[in-house]
Order: sequence, then C-alpha cells, then structure tokens
Amino acid sequence: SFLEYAPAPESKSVLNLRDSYGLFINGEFVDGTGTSFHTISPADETSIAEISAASEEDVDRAVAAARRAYDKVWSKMSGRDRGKYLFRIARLVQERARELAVAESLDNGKPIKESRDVDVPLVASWFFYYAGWADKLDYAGLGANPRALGVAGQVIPWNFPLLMLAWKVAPALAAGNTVVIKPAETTPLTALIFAEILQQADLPAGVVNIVTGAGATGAALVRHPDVDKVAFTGSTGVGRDIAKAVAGTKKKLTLELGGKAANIVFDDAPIDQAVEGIVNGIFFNQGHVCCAGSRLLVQESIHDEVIDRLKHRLSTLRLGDPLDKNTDIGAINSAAQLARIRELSDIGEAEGAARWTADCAIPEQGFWFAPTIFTGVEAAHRIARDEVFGPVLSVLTFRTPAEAIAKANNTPYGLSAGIWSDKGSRILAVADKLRAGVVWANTFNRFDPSSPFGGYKESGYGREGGRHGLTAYLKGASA
Ligand code: TXE
Repeated sequence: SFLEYAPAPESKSVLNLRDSYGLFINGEFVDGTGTSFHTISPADETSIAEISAASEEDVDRAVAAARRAYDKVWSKMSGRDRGKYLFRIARLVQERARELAVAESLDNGKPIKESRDVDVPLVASWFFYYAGWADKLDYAGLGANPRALGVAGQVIPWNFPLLMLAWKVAPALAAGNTVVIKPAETTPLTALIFAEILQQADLPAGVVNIVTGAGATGAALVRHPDVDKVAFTGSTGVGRDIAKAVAGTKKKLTLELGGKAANIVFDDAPIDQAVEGIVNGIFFNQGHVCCAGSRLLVQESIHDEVIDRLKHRLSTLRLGDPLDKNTDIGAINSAAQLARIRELSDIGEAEGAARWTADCAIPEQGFWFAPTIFTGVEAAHRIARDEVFGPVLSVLTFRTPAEAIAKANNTPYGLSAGIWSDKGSRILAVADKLRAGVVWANTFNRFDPSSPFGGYKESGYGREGGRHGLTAYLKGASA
C-alpha cells in the first residue's frame, strides 16, 4: 500500500568527491601547511575526505589574496557586474542542488529531506536576493554614499554549513567586499564544493577564499590586521573571545550566537498546528538550531493534552540514515556535541524534571540522540537556561499572558520566540514585549532572505538578511 512506499535512498554516487581537499585561495585549491584532518560522516563515523588545515601563514596568504582582489578587481567593478556573478552562483547552486544536498547530509548528519527542501533552496535564494541588491546600493535608502568595507573575515558553524556560508558571503559580495571564510571543522565539505562552483562561475580569483581548519584558524583570521570586518556565527563563549580580539581595532563586528527560544502556546491556539510547530521548532535539524524553540511555554489548562499529543507525534518520527528520504531525525553532528547533549540531559534529570524519550531504534555506529521531552521544568534548571543544541525540549507552564512574557524573557539569550494563539490582538501584544530578534506567530523556523535575523542580549548583535544585512558590510550605511 502507499503506506509502505519507500523511495530509494539518496546515494553517495551522485557526488564527485576528491579524496582530499586543499584550501581555496586566490581561485585555486592549494595545500595547507597546518596538520590536515578528516571530515567524517556522523551517521557511521567513516571518513569522507581528508581536509587541509590553514596555518597562520595560510590565513595570511588568503587575506592577501582577498585584499588584492578587492583593490584590483572587485572594488572597481560595477554593482551590476557584481550582481551578475551572484546570479550565476545562485543558478549553479540550483544546478548542483542534488549533489550539495547529499554532501550536506553526509557531512552534517541532517536528513536529506531537510537539506534538499530547506538548506539548499535557501542557499540559492540568498544569492538571488542579494544579487538583486548589488546594483541598487546607491539609491536604496542605505545612506548617502554607501561603500564597501574591504576584506571580510567570516567564521561559521556546523549546523547549517552551506546556508551559513550563503548568509555571510552573499551580502558581503553584493556590498562590494571580498571574503575569507572559515567553515566549521566538522562540516567543511559543502564549502569546498562551493569553491568549485565559484570556479565554474568564473568569479575573479581572490574574491572568495576558503580556509578550512579548527578554532585556531578562525582565531588567526579574526585577529588578522588586514581584515576590515568580522562576522561570526557560533557559541556565545567564542563570540565573547572574538569581541575581545576585535575591540580597539578598526574592524566592524557582527555576532550571531546562541539562543534558548520560548515557544509560547496559549489555550486558544489551533492545537494540531501548534503541535506540529512545537515538533518543527525543536526537532528540525536535530535541534542544532540557534533559534530552536527549546523551551515550550504552554498554558496550564492545555498542558496535559499538548504533551500527550506531542508524545504521540514524536513516536511516529523516524530516526536513522540521513540519506534515507523518509528520515525525520538524523545524526548528531559530532561526538563532542552528543556528549554535551547527554550531559545537560542528565543534569535535567538530576535536577528533578521528568524525562521522556521517544522509543526508537538507535543505530550501532554513529552519533544519535532520540527525541526527548522534559516536563516539570523550573526556571532555575540548567535545561531551562542553557542551550542544549540537540533534540531536547524543556516544558514549562504559565497561567496568564504576563507570566508567559516574564518566563519567556527570563533567559540570557534573545534570538527568537514563537506565539501560538487564535487572537491576533494577543499575538501582537505579547510579541511587542518579547526581547527576541525574531518572533514567529503560528509558525516556527521560517526563513526568508528578505527578513532580518539576529539577537538581543547574549545572542549577539547585528542583523543578517534583508536590507539590514547589507549595512553590516557597508561604510556610512544605516538600515
Ligand atoms: O561552537 P564554536 P561549537 C553553540 C551550541 C553548541 C556550542 C558549541 O550551543 O552546543 O555552541 O559548539 C570556530 N576564534 N553553537 O563548539 O566553537 C569553530 O572552528 C575564532 C550555537 O562547535 O563556537 C567553528 O568554525 N573561531 C551556534 C565556529 O567557530 C573559532 C552554532 C563555531 O564553533 C574559535 C554553533 C576562536 N577562538 C554552536 N574557536 C549558533 N549560533 O547557531 C572556535 N572557532
């Protein structure tokens, strides 16, 4: 019957991988002089490819290439011509979408249906969107004479490897900057395939340089004296170190850090939709999402019903092979992240919250964590305060809108929030009082290149996306 329909899984054979990848500097792959490492598939712990690591000297070469490309080519090119390159990149991403999606799922562990339907289409849409801005900077209300900053140094995380690259590279290039970007050490693969796309697009050498490596490579990039702009997405701790390293220099800085978003469900919410929204809010991408709805705030009167439905729904999710098109929950990205999720979950239990785990078979190889719910969570518990960055939902209750707002704001973070209610007036009134950069209403985890995204408080500063995202890469511009 149609219930047994199982589409053939995606296969590595669509990939044309090399055994080893160099750094991408000045339009070419070159060997790094640091100690190379292997990027592994978190679903089975096998090596995918050997990856070069950039030493401080390699970072220096990459920044020099970016500077040359800025001075000689990119800063002299018209916005219209820059836009043509961005359009070309967007089209090539679409042409190679299947390959990019398979590579992303292999390297990151996320389900293929997410990389295929969310990550890669959004990557293309980011390049299309910013391509359209490149020739309109002068008269788009960004300021009298907005000009590029120069060389941007960008450091990105592993949860949306190619999408975070697009969020950083597309606005930087549209605004006329050149780039050196460092992907996360556990997920360099799609950035390196992207380098091939840049070659295919004939992007002038040095306009985008990719330096793979661990945190030390990122630190060398951030402190390089010839970098004009630093953009970082990652942990709050590293964000703090970067802010210190940049303080007192000419560099402009934007930080997109962690989150502990409240997903607030009122008793008049459409329950079926809300349950889907809660599931999507925290279990999408194994919860490796900075804006994940990791704290469910549910009105007391509907708590039991919502939790029952949630458990029922989670029991239907399929955990396993990221390349299987039916998979809902993929692998945890790394052993280190799995250890962190386990530790915080154990602390949650020890602190007195009730732990429930979906009953699913866990593969023997690889890094896995079954969807988990903690009920009876109190504001002081670590699982109510710390970012778990995994498939773990903490449930708290409230009685009045004022209590919901107070609890939602009771966090050091402020990246996102969700509100579920049938009343538009209530949604607007509550949204107005939430200290969060993004507030979704009757939906969650929706992204669009035209919408600015970014945090309050310890979630960082600056906005990415939309017109606001361009100002981070321009002198004399204001959104
Ligand atoms: O992040 P890191 P990790 C949170 C999440 C997660 C935790 C740890 O809670 O559990 O952080 O993840 C580079 N100078 N988020 O350890 O270390 C690093 O190589 C410059 C939230 O993976 O911050 C990688 O490229 N760069 C988040 C990038 O920083 C440095 C996404 C992120 O790694 C560096 C990821 C240094 N000193 C984790 N040290 C979000 N906001 O989406 C490391 N890096």
